[in-house]
This record gives sequence, C-alpha cells and structure tokens, in this order.
Amino acid sequence: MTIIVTGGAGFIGSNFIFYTLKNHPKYRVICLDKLTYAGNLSTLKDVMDKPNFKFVKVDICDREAVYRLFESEKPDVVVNFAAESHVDRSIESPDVFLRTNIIGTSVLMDACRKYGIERFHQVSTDEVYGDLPIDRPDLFFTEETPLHTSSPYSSSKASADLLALAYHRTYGLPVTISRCSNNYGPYHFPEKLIPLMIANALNDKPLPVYGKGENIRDWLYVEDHCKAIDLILQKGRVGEVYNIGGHNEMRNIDIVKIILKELGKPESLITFVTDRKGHDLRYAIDPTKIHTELGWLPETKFADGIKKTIKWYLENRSWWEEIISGEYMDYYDKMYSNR
Ligand code: NAD
Ligand code: TDX
Repeated sequence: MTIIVTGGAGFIGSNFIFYTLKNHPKYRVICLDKLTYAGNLSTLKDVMDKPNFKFVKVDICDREAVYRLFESEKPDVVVNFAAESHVDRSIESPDVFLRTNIIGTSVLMDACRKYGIERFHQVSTDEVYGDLPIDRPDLFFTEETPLHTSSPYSSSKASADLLALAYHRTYGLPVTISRCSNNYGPYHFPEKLIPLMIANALNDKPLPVYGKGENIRDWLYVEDHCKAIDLILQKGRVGEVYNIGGHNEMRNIDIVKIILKELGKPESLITFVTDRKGHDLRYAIDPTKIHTELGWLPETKFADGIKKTIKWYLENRSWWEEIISGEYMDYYDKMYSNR
C-alpha cells in the first residue's frame, strides 16, 4: 500500500503521517508538499530516515510534476491535506486560496483518474456549512446541512468538495470527504488561535481576542481527527461525506483564559481587538454518521488535550520560535498593529 499525503509538512498532515507510520508500519508514505510559509520540514525530522517514508517538494497545482510523481510512485491512496488554511489570510488575499484549494485539488484528482487509484480522500472543514446562531445550542451541522460559506477560505474549500463529488459522479472516481471541526495539538502553526495565544502568553505579549471573544468553535484533538480519516480510508463508503467532531464547543474567550491559567499568566494580557470581517459565530458538528457507521469516537478530552498541547509548546520552543522570528513578524505586524 502506497499512500500520498499532500500537505504533510503542515499541522494536521504531519500528525496524520506520524499516525499512519505508527499504526500501519507496512505502508509506504509519500509526503507531497510545496513548503509554503505553513510547511516546515523540521516537523518531519523524526520520520525522514524511515525506509518507508519519502518527502517530495511539489506544488499540487503543478500538473506535470504531480503526474510525474504518480507515474513513478503508483500510489494506491491519496489523502489531500494541502491547502491554504488561514481565514484571516484569505480575507487579505483570496487568489492563492482559489489556486491551491480548488485548482490544486482538481489537478490531484485528474492525476488519480489518469493513473488509477483506490481512494482519493479530500480533507475538508466544517466551515463549508457557514455558521450557526449562538443562541440556538440545539442546532448542529449534519452532512445534509446546505453549504453556505462566509470567507474566501471556506468558499474555496466548499468548491473543492463540490468538485470532488462531481469527479465521483461523472468519472466514477472513488472519493471520500471528511469535514472536521477546529483541531488543536502539536505542530499547529502559531497564526491560529490556540498556538498564537500560547506563544504570546509565554512571551508576555498581548493576547488579541477578536470582538468580544464570544464566538464558539468545536475543538478536537488532532490525533482524533487522524484516527477518523484512517477509519474512513479503511471502512468509509465511496462517494460519502463524513462529519468529524467531538461535541466540544467553547467560546474563544474561555479558551484564552484556560491557556493563561495553565501558564500562570495574568488575564490583563487579554486585549480585545477589531473583529474579523464576516466572522462566523458558532460551529458545531453532529458526528452521528461517523459514529454509527464507522464506530469512531474521540478519545482525548479537551481538559487533557489542552494540557498536552501546552506542554508540547513548552518543550518545543525552538520549533515555534524559529517560525515567529522570520517572515511571520511581518505578517503579525500587518494583521495586528492598529487593529
Ligand atoms: P496548514 O496550513 O498547517 O498546512 C498546510 C500544508 O499544505 C503546508 O505544509 C503547506 O506547505 C502545504 N501546501 C500549501 N499549499 C500547497 C500547494 N500548492 N502544494 C503543496 N502543498 C501545499 O493546514 P492544516 O491546519 O494542517 O490543515 C490541513 C487541511 O485540513 C486543510 O485542507 C484544511 O482546510 C483542513 N482542516 C483544518 C482544520 C484545522 O482546524 N486546522 C480543521 C478542519 C479541516
Ligand atoms: O488572533 C486571533 N484572535 C481571535 O480571537 C485569532 C487568530 C483567532 N481568533 C478567533 C477567530 C475564531 O473565532 O479564534 C477563533 C479561531 O480562529 P482560527 O484559529 O483562525 O480558526 P478558524 O477561523 O475557526 O478556522 C480553523 O478551523 C477550521 C482553521 O484555521 C481552518 O483551517 C479550519 O478549516
């Protein structure tokens, strides 16, 4: 079994590679990644020398390079994590989101059609459903919830989902799609809420909370997401969408306070800043389908997962300090000064 993992030098893709190499030691795993600002080769250093692992630097939009790779490696399965993934960046510059998330996905699926494949799995997001009202805790996203996107990022992910379903229906490509809620855990890029707040708190910098901090996200420990994708690859039905989430809804402000408490830092570091444009209010996944069909349940409770995550950032300072010392500083100034 040869599996190509695209975007494997990023947050969830790298965790999926570690999960797969550990749980399926006979698989050959090939990581295809362009190494954008979000991709980091040092993340993969512990697996680089494994005989059944290989890294290739390729852009998923580069049709010739992708076809060459498929021709030489003959993958059985492709799991597509490669994407531009940050909502705030998509609000500043949508173009690259459309290119990578839509065109890139179609190039990969064309390669799958040309060279033959057992499965193409598209890693999608709950953001394709838009948002839910904060005062209706009885409402959840199911796989039947209409797509209704808010940001250029979520619109590009929804477009890729529609293309994947079209390739299944029109060409019979064996596609599955998963739509997961917000992940957290090791190797999360420090532009996203949880790692950004941990890094700023450790550096005694202000913690920029958008609006009033009342927006709600449904958090899942990254390893639980990886396990769900693995189950979908093993037992999921082709042509189907599976929602992934663990019923762990929390307000942003409460997450930030938990991080400060864990680190013994004062709440006076919290700074309320101008809200994100089009800011989605609440995400909440109904995971009934993946539970009843595939037996998936999350294993890590938030109280444990956030402790493990904070411990990881404390023990791996060089990983994130290197990131925030480079071009990230320009990004940070652009996004947060005068906000
Ligand atoms: P990330 O930004 O940490 O990593 C993205 C990776 O893709 C990086 O390694 C980057 O170098 C690579 N990449 C970007 N453009 C590429 C291109 N053109 N060609 C090849 N590689 C390219 O993202 P993440 O948070 O790990 O998210 C991975 C996937 O999961 C994305 O598709 C995202 O939409 C989805 N998702 C993320 C979350 C979350 O909470 N982070 C939740 C649900 C779904
Ligand atoms: O500085 C910040 N302050 C703040 O209040 C940042 C970066 C975020 N926030 C808020 C915005 C959101 O309500 O925190 C919440 C989480 O923000 P992000 O970490 O940017 O995640 P989100 O916008 O929810 O999107 C994430 O989950 C779905 C991922 O980045 C996506 O890739 C995934 O599809």
